Order: sequence, then structure tokens, then C-alpha cells
Amino acid sequence: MSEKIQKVADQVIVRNETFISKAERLMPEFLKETVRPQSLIKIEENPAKIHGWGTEVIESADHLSNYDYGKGGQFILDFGTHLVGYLSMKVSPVGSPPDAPLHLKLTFGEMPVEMAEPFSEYNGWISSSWLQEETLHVDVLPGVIELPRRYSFRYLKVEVLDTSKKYRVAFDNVECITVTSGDASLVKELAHEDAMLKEIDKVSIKTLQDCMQEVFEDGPKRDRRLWVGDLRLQALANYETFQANDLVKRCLYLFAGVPDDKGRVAANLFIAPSLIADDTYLFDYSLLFTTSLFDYVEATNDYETLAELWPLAYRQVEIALERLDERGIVKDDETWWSFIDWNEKLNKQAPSQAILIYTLRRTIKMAALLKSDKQAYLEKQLQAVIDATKEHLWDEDLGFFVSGSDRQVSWASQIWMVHAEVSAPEANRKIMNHLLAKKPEVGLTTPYMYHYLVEALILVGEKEQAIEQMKAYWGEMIKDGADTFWELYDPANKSFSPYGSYLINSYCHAWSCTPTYLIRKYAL
Ligand code: RAM
Repeated sequence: MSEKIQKVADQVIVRNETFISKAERLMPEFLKETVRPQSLIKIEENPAKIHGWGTEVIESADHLSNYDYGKGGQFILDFGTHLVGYLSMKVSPVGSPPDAPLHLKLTFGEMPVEMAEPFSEYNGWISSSWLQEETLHVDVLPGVIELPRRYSFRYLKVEVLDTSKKYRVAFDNVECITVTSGDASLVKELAHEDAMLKEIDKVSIKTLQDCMQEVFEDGPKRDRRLWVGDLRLQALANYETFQANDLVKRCLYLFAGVPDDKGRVAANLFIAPSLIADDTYLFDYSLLFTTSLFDYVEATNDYETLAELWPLAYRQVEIALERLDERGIVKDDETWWSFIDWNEKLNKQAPSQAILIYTLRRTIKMAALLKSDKQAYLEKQLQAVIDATKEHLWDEDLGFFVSGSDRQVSWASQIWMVHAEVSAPEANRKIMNHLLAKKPEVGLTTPYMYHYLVEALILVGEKEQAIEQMKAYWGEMIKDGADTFWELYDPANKSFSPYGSYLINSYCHAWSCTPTYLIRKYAL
């Protein structure tokens, strides 16, 4: 699995302090709310439920203070919906004066499975430190426990590891102060007669809101950072809902603040303790920086930002063009050079080629707005890349685009080629219908790619099929208990995780928030 990790030993970052301070000045305000748990629950094995675990309400969480707990005691609270914030609670001794510290274990879960299966069983390839659990000692009782870390959760399990033979403990005032920079009061309610689409819209907005922090985070549980591919989709959803356009601007400037010495935009950024570009560079994500700038300018007409970020946006395209072989096709690679989707079997060549074309089209429009002398050159490149794609990647007999030396037919290749408008509109429609009929084996694994599937269907005029796909995917997630949409979801294999365990998956994930964009933008 190590090919899914990049380590660049000689990474040289060229910091642009002007851009970084511009981004800093766009730091959003935070909204806070105090939320208390609703119920005391138990988790039960239930094969009909996702991951095999269901919840059952025992009683109102208001009754918690009626109970006291000694060594081995535990309870689980359900806050009723997904939250991102800071937890506190009051703990009081019951019985003799506490003659030993209290030893507690707290486990936070976005899903019931996190309350049921021990994290010690996790042995995936990304760090177990993302699993949200703490053990702590409380020396002074009664006292208030205030956890310094921000958590992403709906459920909280409290286990008393030990008190002493002389005292027990009771809990009270459990609360979470939620934090977000997304002001839901600014979002217009969707008037729609389809109840399921309304619900999908609502959950999308909640997903986006919970990911709106100092930046558009990808997931508040994991990875809690700014990824280009996620940002692009969050920004699109944001234009139709929160319109926190300065937050998009801030994120664009953050990326522009730390390119490397070749001019590459990093695939993701850390923002604390100070801005750091991860040493990960992905072909598609770098191009999506350029596309995100285009989307931003379309949404805001902010030509000043366009002019400032244009050189870097253009540079991403230039670097991508350097990867073309003598035929005009992007060079394939065995390593993690382009993301596209979490599918082990997926060959990235054709979808990457399509993303280059998709980005070229938008870069040309930006060049035109800026009256840049690069426009003619870009137009020539676009034509050459399209010609090469038709000649080398289109298979007339199969009626599909192929990818890599094995000429793989994947869903992702067709979808991205349709977005790239390599073929004429009628031909694109045929490709999408052919795709849905033939269902090639190398399918989609993330809401990220499902977004591009649904949008491709809309773009070719297959609105009904788009709605059907959306309902079968995001609607199904809601039926499986989603309060916020998940990072990974395969309706045919609900245990799917590219990381080695569903325990580490994120269940509130930026790139799955786009149905609100699709529903509102295209009036589905
Ligand atoms: C995972 C996350 C993130 C995504 C990257 C490529 O780590 O889900 O959101 O952008 O993959």
C-alpha cells in the first residue's frame, strides 16, 4: 500500500508572504453553539444495519446524573446528530472522599461501529492516531473535564477504568460546544416537492457546514486539512449555499502561498502551527487548483484575484503539458501520481488526460478574460491533446475510452472524458448511456467520483438518470443512517475502506457534500 504515500526528500517551498498574509486576513469568524446529549443508548449487533451495529435508546440523557459508576462501569451517549466541537462534563465523587485518582476512557464515534468495535483491532495503513479515544486521570473531584482537542462525533462512550474501593463517580452537564465558520442562517431553504431530494440537500449542507472551519477541511475527524480536490467541490457547493466566498479565496491564497520551486501546487496543506505544504503532489489535484480559480472567478467576478493567481494557475497547466509523451498522451505511472478515485484497480492515465483537457478549456477562458498572450498557445495545445486522445485513447469497437498499456475500460475514464467534452454532445450522451448499460468492472468507490458521474449525466441531458443515481447513492447513505455524508460508500460493499478498516473512514467528508450544488445549480 505504500505507493499511496509520497515522501519528497528534496522538497523546496517558495513561500509567497504577500499571498500568505492575504490569506491570513481572510480568516473566518467562528459560530459556536452548546449542544447536550439526547439519549443514553446501547449498541446492539444487528446484521441489517451498516457495519452490523444498531443503536437502541435506553432513556433520556437527562437521567445520567441519577447513576453512579465504579470500576468497569460505562455508558454511551447519543447527541442526536453529527457534531464538531469541544467536549466538557462535570464529574462528582459518590461515597467516601476520593482516595485515588479517577481513571477514565472516552471514545468518540461518528458511527455506532466506533462504539462497538475496539480500536485496538485496527491495523490499516494510515495512522491509528486518527481514531478518537482518550484515557485520562482526574486527580481532583468534583471537577470539570474540558478536553482540549476538537472532536467529530455523534456518540460518546465513557468507561470508568478505575476509581477505588471507597468511591464511585457520577456525571453531569455533558456538553459539546460546536464550532463552524459556516453560517447556516445564510442558506436559503430549498423549495422542492421531492422529499428525498430535500433530505439529501439538507444532509449535504450539514456536511459542508461541519467541514467549514479555518479552511474548508476535508473531514473534521480525518484528515482535518485542506485538499485541493475536496476544496474544488466544497467551493462549488458553497456558491449555491453559504456563499462564504472569502473562505474559498483564503484557501486559494493558502495554496498559492507555498508552491514548490518548480511551481507545483501541493495536493494538500497543513495550516498549524503555520502554513505547511504537504510533500504530496498529484497530477489531477494540481490542475484542479486552476479549475477552482476559474470556478471562483465565475462565481464572484473577482478579477483582481484572477490576475494575482493566474501565473500559478497557468503554471499547473504548463507542468501537466510537460508530462505528455511524443503522442500527446500523459505518461502513465505505477506510483500515486494522480488521485482520481480510491480504486486499487483503476488506471489513472485516461482520466488524468481528460482532467488536463477539462482544465485547458477553463484556462483558455481565464486567458481570454485577462487578454493574456498565452491564449493562442493554449488553444493550440488543447486541439493537439484532443486529437491525440481521440487517436490513441478512443476505442471505436468498444465504444469507450481506454487507459494504460492494458487498455483498461473504467467508469472514471468515461466520466472525465465526458466532462472534458472530447466528443460531441450527442456522442457524449451515447457514452454515458453505454456506460450505465455495460457497467464496466472498474467502478467508482467515492462520493467524489459519484459527483462527477451525476454531473456528467446532467451535462449530457440525462437528468432523470442523474437523479436516480443520486438517490441510489446519497439517498441510500441516508437510509443507512448518515447525518452527514461519508468519505467512502459502496452500496454493494458497505464495509469498503481503502485504508484497511472502516473504523478509520471519515463519516463527514467534504467531497460528498455536492448534491446540494447539483440539485440547486441544475434545478433537479
Ligand atoms: C484522502 C481524503 C482526502 C482526499 C485524499 C486524496 O486522504 O479522503 O479527502 O482528497 O484522500
